[in-house]
Amino acid sequence: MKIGIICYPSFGGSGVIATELGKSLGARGHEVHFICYNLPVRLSAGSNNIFFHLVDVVGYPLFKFPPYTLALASKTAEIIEKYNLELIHAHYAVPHSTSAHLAQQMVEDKPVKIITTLHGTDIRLVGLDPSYFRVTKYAIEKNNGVTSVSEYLARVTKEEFCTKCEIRVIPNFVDTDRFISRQDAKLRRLYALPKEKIITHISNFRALKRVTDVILVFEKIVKEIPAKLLLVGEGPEFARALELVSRLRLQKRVRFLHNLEKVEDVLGISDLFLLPSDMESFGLAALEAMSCQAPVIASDVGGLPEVVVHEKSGFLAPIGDIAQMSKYAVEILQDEKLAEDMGNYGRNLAITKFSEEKVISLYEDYYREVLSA
Ligand code: GMT
Repeated sequence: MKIGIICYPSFGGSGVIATELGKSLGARGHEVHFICYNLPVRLSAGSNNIFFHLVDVVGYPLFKFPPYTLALASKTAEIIEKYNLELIHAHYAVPHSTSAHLAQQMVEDKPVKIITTLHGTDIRLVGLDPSYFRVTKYAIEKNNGVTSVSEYLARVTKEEFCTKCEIRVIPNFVDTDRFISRQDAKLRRLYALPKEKIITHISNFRALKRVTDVILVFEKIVKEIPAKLLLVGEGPEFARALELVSRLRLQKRVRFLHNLEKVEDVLGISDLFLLPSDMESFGLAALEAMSCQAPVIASDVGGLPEVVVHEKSGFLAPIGDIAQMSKYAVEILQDEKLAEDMGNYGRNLAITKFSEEKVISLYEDYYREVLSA
């Protein structure tokens, strides 16, 4: 198939999934064209089947806001025509589903189909805002196919956007060969002493990730267990997190690792992963941790219960319940057998339900279905 992928090129989960999907499709022999305003962060390795097209958003003194949606639509139409694309797969509805729909209208003599994958905040946060609601609803209804990364997200999208829309749930996936547990003492020693446990959090440090909760949970853990906290990522709450760490005098125990490209190195040596978000439609970082056999403690919210199985691959707790989360954390870190069982359960789930192999095939099947409709 000849497929165009539109996504955000940054460190966010939707961009990561779109990029890994495109790379895997390329490896399976499909021709894949990425259309983005920057090179996606995980698209470094070259491949014969992968193409990258830069969207140039030209400014003009009259434009207070350069019209990215239009530039993306124009570039997409151009690439559809030039390479005879059969399908455009837009990741993140706002504004990608609209740009893709516009491009389809512009090349009406070409039989190109549009699929949008909903990732979460595009629907729950941005798409629901009155500024974007009508146009997002319109685009989703006009697209030839819509997928969502969890049952939860499909349900809320139907409730709030289009009761009649058919939404195919195709979960996020993980490369279970790359995200593996590493018994690497040398690597561990970079971050912690031999007797210390390693606790990790990865996010884009937006307020909804509740990074300060991670630090507050950690503060309680270190009162009972020697440990280090690795915080991976950057974003708006970075300064607040830094300030809290110094206020709690945890500077020697907390490492800020910023935006790491190889998060698997850190997850592979983690004894526990924390994701206390206000909302997650899926929680890709939790899945990557599970694949590395790290037990996960997360909020009982959104699509997280579809990924983290309570009392099996970790624990779920109410949003903001620092006391409960730290109790669970200490329970796991003090009981090697429990930690091992949870790690194994998570790893097994990653392999049987969320492996790249399995999920890419689901996308291929769905593409064929939409193309033949
Ligand atoms: O919230 C983020 O971390 C970024 C955002 C994105 O679109 O890049 O993540 C959303 O999509 C991810 C990939 O499908 C999901 O794993 C995240 O749960 C989802 N974030 C939210 O729902 C808040």
